[in-house]
Amino acid sequence: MRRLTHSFVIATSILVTSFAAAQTVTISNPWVRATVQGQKATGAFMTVTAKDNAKLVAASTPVAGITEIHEMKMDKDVIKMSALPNGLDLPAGKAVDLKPGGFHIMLMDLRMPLTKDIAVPLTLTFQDATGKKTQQVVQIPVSTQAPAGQAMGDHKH
Ligand SMILES: [Cu+2]
Repeated sequence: MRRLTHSFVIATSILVTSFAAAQTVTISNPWVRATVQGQKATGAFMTVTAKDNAKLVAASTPVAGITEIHEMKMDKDVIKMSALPNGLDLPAGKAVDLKPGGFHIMLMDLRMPLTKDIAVPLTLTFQDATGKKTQQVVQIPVSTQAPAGQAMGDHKH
């Protein structure tokens, strides 16, 4: 299982390179929170900066049956998580943080355990101001904590 997973990830990363040339959205510090045995859902986090106004409208990964763009917020002392029906706004030039406690990409119905130090391919679909959609594939490392450089709670720009 582990061996199969690795070769799958490597094959995907070779395919991905061809997308990079046209990208107008920069992804930095991506990570997926590692899961424990039996866990069926987790979150993916990153900082996304679009050159021109855009939206993140969809995400998908072969390791999850369902992938949604979520928002987490406090509602009368209760933490609520919900899918963003119209996607996540990415104003031109602004670094938008997807981080624990805020926006995140929710991976549900996981098809395998996500163990520390593997990477999962995530396809992000962006829509520009004219409605044109582009996709970008990112290899996201699985980790138990945010990488250095992504602040947890007080990220300022
Ligand atoms: Cu969520």
